[in-house]
Amino acid sequence: MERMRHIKFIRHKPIIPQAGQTLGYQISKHNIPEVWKKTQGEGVKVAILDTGCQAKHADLRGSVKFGLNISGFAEYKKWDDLYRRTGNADHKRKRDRAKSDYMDRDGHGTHVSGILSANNNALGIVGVAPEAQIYVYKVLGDDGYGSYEDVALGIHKALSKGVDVISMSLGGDDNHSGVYKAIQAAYVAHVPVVCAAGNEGNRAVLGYPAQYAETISIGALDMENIRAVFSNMGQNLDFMAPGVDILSTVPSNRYAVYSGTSMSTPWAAGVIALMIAKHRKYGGRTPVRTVEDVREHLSKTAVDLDAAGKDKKTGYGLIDVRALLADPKPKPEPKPEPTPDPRTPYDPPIEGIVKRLERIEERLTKLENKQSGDAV
Ligand SMILES: [Ca+2]
Ligand SMILES: [Ca+2]
Repeated sequence: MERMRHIKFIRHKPIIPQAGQTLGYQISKHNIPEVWKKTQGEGVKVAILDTGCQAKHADLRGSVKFGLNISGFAEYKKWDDLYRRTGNADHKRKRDRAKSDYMDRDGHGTHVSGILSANNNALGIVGVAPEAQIYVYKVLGDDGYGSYEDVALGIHKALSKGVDVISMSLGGDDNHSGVYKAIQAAYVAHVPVVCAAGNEGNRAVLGYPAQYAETISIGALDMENIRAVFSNMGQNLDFMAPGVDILSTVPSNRYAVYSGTSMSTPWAAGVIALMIAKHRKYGGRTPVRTVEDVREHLSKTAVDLDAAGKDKKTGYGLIDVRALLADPKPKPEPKPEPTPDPRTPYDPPIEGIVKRLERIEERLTKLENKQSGDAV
């Protein structure tokens, strides 16, 4: 069986952003700052299963609440066995490090983390949900590959931590029972699992886990909301999100532009985090409890693309943040019916003026009569 890997993606040269914070088009063109007035994702826990993360990146510090290196569990077992036999403190140190070292040495995991929740400060870039809490599960090694078992274990570990959303910019060709069971467990626990559609382009079928109907699968659009040529098609494709030329965080406190459905996925997971946070804070007309509640909210407000209705190339269409999360325009208040007040009968001003004029005229006539009488 092949291993799973992060979705093959397009790397560009690392760049140094200008002074101050840059809002990428995935933020500014998609009305995210409008939603931030209500919520920035406070308290929502999002698990990212990837190549790890540079948690101490200046633009991620504070966003990453937890990290676990699952890809290092074989290493962990090796040193644990040795330590049990020898009692050697060095073996213990290596054992503990194998589990706690979730540092990203690839770049993919840190990039994805930044898109979701980079800090809203005067620096670098900003994520969709800057106040959301990232739970990092390093299920892919430093080469970008990991086992299906590790991905399954990562999902179970995240669920046991009580995460609200799971974001997975990874995939493989196999329908693995362990991964599927983990995804079903998330579905039953009402935790949306957001998955990258994949970057093979005109392939008619999505890879796994995006192919599972229980997941929310995401394809990529460019800055003009045109479907990226690499974005996979399929019956189970759900939504489209920005994923071309996205600037985000990479290790060593740097930034880089990447393209791929890998980039669209944390964006969509971030929007779901905003939706959950907003509902927790303000409630809503309809619940956001189950995965299908989330899918329904997203699909009802999505901007239809390509063929009318849900289609293989763009799913339900582009996630429309304003329609989904901005407050609907307040309904016009019905005009109150004028209620006549019985105590003060209505006296139209014109009529009043006429009466006053009549009275003045009357007095003038009397005066005139008096004067003419005097003259007589
Ligand atoms: Ca920032
Ligand atoms: Ca369509």
